[in-house]
Amino acid sequence: MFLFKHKDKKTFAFYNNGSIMNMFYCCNKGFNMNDTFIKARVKMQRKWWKEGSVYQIYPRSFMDSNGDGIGDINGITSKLEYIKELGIDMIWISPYFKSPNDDNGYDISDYRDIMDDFGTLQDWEKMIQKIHDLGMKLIMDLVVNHSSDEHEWFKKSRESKDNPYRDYYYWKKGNGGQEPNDWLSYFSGTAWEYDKQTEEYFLHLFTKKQPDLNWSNPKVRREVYDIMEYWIEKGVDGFRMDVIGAIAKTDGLPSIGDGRKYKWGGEHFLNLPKAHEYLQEMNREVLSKYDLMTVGETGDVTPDDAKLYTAESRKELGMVFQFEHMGVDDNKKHEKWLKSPFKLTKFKKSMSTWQTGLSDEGWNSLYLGNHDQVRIVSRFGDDKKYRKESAKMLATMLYTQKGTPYVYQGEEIGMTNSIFSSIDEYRDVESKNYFADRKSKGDKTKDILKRLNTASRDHSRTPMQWDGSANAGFTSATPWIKVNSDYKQINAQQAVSDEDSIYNYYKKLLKIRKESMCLVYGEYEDFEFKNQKVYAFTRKDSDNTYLTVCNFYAKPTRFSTKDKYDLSKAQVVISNYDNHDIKDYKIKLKPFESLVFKVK
Ligand code: TEU
Ligand code: CA
Repeated sequence: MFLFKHKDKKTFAFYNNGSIMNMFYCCNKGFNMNDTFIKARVKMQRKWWKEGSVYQIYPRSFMDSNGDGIGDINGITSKLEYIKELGIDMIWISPYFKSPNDDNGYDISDYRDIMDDFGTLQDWEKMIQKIHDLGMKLIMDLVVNHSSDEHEWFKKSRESKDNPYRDYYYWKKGNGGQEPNDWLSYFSGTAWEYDKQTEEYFLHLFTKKQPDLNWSNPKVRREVYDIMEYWIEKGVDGFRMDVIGAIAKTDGLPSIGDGRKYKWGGEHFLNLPKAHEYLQEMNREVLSKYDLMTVGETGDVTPDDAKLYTAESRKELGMVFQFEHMGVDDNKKHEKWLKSPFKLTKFKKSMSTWQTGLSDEGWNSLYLGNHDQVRIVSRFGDDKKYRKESAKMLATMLYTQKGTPYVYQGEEIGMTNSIFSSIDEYRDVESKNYFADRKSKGDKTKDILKRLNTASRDHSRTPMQWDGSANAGFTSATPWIKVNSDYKQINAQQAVSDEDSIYNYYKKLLKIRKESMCLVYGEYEDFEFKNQKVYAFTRKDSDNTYLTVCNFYAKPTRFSTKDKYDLSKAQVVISNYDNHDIKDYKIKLKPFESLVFKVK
């Protein structure tokens, strides 16, 4: 232990060199260190899952190996070298367990076996072996807020009121012929389904084929821990926990009534104190025994909530996957289907709040897209004239922030949103339910389709574009969902061989990040926060300082470091343009130009 400023009369501060990183404790909030006002802080512990990058696979759409039009496990195995080559360390695969596929596998009927469409347990064993041989890790999707209604537990649960599985789910009597309460499902309509057999309703926050498991029942929690142990024994290296923030519900499941915070009932099931208790128990019972990556999908969290989930001292999860920045282009009513134009200042505010909010403890995921969101270059960049430039710019901004990088399949080659011309082309249950719901309320088909084309999850679920051959090389049969018509120009084969491609840029960027502890752990600070066109920030540690500068628009713009950093002397670590118009402290930025400078 080394005392720091030991003559200071008000503060007791010291370093501790005992852990891998230096730690700095300080007991007075206003303590002044080297004339910089800093808050009491403890530097974070190093972890492999903070330093590596994640690649997310949506198995149904990744690669079909047996010509039935559906992606599968052997398809994934055949493409692992491609992922490794990109510089990936962890692969998160969306659910591949037995499922009637009401929500593409997020409705599980057997947690211990592989979905028929995807192959066998033997195929899975070959896959994980190869993942490990290539030095990567497998993160599995743990979907335990709900199961499928075709799971054995639910089948028994619905049989009678007094069977041992009844309390595995939430059953309630109707309220004068109405649903037991006023909660809404995420996927349109009420969150309750009436079941004739016992004349009661069951709760489903998602589709009616996804009944919510009752976590207040210790037997349910034990079942979940056993499932986790089963897969840990088979070699998985971590868990992505689906809607884990919703596992606890207010006792008695009361209605929200008026004056509600959320119109759909979230105050009774999102991020309740009980959810933290369950996760602490899960940590004691399972997680603490292994060196795993854990990421909780947590909607509607603030950085303070995220610290409750991920501060080391809390012993819950490793990192959160939060959604605040996914709402920046929502319309005023926060309906995901009606977007307002993207505004950089709003986006920055959210990103920055999270960067600074978790600067001392807790850990975040860095993502812009996944299987529930539209394609990032279409949403935040320009998927036409500046597709390459803007895709690279977005990656530069994202992966030089603090957190674990996530690449969603196809993002690394700049895949774009599709055009769906009729409801029959959609496959997603959320989109189909929305269509039916709005139709029944009298909206015009044309208007609903327009909204779906802006926000449907199917945009990210079109098949991975491997090459320019039929069906983008994804399948030899008719694919389960249509291929984006731009596959002849945009595909992996082209991207891998083109030195200037988005893919090769991602590769370089992920490598730079992984090799710099400053980019992984260094402190984040906004630079000229009020700039409406440029997103700039620094990452600093005691040895290095990086400055990221991103023009978010197609219009050229100017940026100045105002005598702070002489850009003509700084090293450009990576950029999406070869030549830069730099003069001393100033730079003229081209459309979507982005650079990372090493200024110290
Ligand atoms: O998503 C949870 C979630 O919060 C969704 O409501 C999300 O906001 C929505 O998909 C956006 O349109 C998880 C999975 O990622 C999703 O694919 C599943 O459908 C859902 O849980 C149910 O398991
Ligand atoms: Ca197949």
